[in-house]
Amino acid sequence: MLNLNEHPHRRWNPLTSEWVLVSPHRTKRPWQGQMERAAAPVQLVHDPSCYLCPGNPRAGGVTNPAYKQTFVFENDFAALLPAAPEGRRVEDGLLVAESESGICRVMCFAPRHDLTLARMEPGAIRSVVEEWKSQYLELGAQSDIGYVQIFENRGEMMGASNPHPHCQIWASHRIPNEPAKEQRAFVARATCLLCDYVALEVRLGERVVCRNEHFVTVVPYWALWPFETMVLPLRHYGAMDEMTAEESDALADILKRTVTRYDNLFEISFPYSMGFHQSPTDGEAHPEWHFHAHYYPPLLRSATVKKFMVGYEMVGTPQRDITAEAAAARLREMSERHYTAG
Ligand code: H2U
Ligand code: ZN
Repeated sequence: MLNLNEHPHRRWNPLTSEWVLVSPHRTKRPWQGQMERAAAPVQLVHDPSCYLCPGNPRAGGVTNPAYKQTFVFENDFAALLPAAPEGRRVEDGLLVAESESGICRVMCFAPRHDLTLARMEPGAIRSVVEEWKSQYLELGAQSDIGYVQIFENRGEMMGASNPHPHCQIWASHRIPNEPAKEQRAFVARATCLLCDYVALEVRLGERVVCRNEHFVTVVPYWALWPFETMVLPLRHYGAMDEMTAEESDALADILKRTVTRYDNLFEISFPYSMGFHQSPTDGEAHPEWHFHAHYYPPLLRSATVKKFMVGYEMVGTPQRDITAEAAAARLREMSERHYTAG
């Protein structure tokens, strides 16, 4: 009989309609591959050479103000531009291109160069949540912005260029690939996929990492990355601006607790890419959307051994060794007191 803790199997991701191969019997294999350098902890409160620190010059020649909380600016090397000429070109139905426009911003979480979300005060994280909401509302209200993607790329291992705690916001005319897949899944189902999923995970408990009154962090059943998580609200709503004040506090709380557990796992500032998925801002009603966040960390078995999505995973199907349940158990064991707090 199929035992999910022992036998190779595949799991279905209902959000993206893709499979992941799980090989739990493989976790004991020796590792002789590449080791990453563990990132040195950031010590400086203010780094004179950081282009995100208050009062410092940026690449375009602009100087950052002496900001005290959050600070948002237009990306000096924006991937999307507001006034791209409209157009669509198709050749033989195979070579398809269309214009895309948008706005790219960078958001510093706080003036402190060295404090990641895991080590920020709850009140300061709450200011970050408020800034996310107002960015979503302000950008989403613009007639040519159909989707506001807020994301954070942390750590050298993820290619982040700067350790100063920050995220990016890319607001585009069209909906990007990942939320577009989710939207198709939401629309195709009679009941809300994520309301049903979060209720199921809370009932089963085995993939729950932590929770508060309004949010749950789980290692999704179909996780690709070893310590991938999703942060899900228990209540159904499409976007951050629909959160009550209490829910906003609870979001700040669950994010801090989740990333503290990550940092404590290997006692490093844990690298990851994360992002929020929320209702498109294309002017249509989107009752199908259920707000949530995804965390995709690359690390596998230590601070220096990362998972590579290569080989079979590129040409076939993504694969993992450690099961989602085992990863959740590891994260659940972690303290919510940051390892640097002594
Ligand atoms: P990361 O989140 O990957 O570290 O990227 C930081 C962004 O900051 C990146 O998109 C922008 C880069 O274009 N940037 C500026 O807007 N101004 C600068 O002076 C340097 C970097
Ligand atoms: Zn800085």
